[in-house]
Amino acid sequence: MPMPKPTPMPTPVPMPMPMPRPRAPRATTPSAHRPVPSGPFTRIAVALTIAASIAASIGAVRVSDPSALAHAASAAQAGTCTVTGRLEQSGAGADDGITVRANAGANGTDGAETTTGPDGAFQLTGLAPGTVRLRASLPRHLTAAADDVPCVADAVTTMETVELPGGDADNNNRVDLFDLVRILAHYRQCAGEADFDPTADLDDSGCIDLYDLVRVASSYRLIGPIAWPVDGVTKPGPDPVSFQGDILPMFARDCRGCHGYVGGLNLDDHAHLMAGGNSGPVVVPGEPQASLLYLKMSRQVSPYMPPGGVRMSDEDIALVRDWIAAGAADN
Ligand code: HEC
Ligand SMILES: [Ca+2]
Ligand SMILES: [Ca+2]
Repeated sequence: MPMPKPTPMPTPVPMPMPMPRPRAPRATTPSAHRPVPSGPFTRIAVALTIAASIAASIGAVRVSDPSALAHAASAAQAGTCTVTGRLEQSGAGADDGITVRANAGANGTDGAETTTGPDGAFQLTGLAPGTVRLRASLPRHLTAAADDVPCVADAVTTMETVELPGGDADNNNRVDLFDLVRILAHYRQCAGEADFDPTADLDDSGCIDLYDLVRVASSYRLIGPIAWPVDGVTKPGPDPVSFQGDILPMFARDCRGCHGYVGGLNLDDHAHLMAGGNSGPVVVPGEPQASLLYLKMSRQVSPYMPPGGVRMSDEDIALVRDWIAAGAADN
């Protein structure tokens, strides 16, 4: 019996990459018109599943560390506001060099601009108070955007720390199949080889590998910009009262003429003060109203100090109160 003639196979879908095809007329947005390859790209699904499970633990948003605040306050100019925060890029890699712009125009270029330092921290100072638009951008990453950021004169606005997802190989502000295609088309190639596409090397490791796939998978389907929430607005308070700078000179001026000799209380330095006098301790750290030093200076417990009708100024009494309330440190 003769073998049935095999029916001719339908023309296979052409392999997209190494086979040269006649070029379509150049489209204005190249990625939008490129045909989506099929066939070998079923492995995309497998790669994506593996990479997605690796990436599942990567959170996109973390709560900020407010330690940048002290710096920000000291650099602020009177009447202006400061916006500060930290940014990270997804995956491994330094967090510096991320561009942060305030009040960028429609084209995203003008406005006050700074870049993050080695720890991802940034600070925009000297901004006009009002409502600020913020944009954070890094090549091949989705941007982060915050509109309506409150910017209060002489205050510091702290943004939450966000991670810029880095899977956007073709820079079209969305992580999609085209980014995967770009990586898989050049998979396992390293810098120096013909056809190496540096834009597919998302982590700049020099090779196009699983790490780049993970980057795409961990941000897959995200469309930029990502939300960038405000953490809070802080008006920096006055400097804490200093024992050496504020309290001790006051003792020298108004108290030491007698103390050292009377009441058992020596006011020469922090150690002697804390040792107390004839009645025991005269300072209870954190509790001005339990501290004989404050009670006598504020004329709540007699004999008042200093004696003889002399009154300390309200400012000096407040300094002593605040210093005790803050812990009565030898600062
Ligand atoms: C003119 C001298 C004189 C001056 C100035 C003076 N004191 Fe006194 N102070 C005394 C005498 C005397 C006593 C002891 C009074 C008593 O225990 O009845 C005393 C007691 C105290 C005590 C209580 C000590 C204890 O253990 O009972 C405190 C606290 C104190 N003084 C703080 C001050 C401070 C603070 C100043 C400066 C702002 C000051 N005094 C200035 C004379 C003075
Ligand atoms: Ca893209
Ligand atoms: Ca890489």
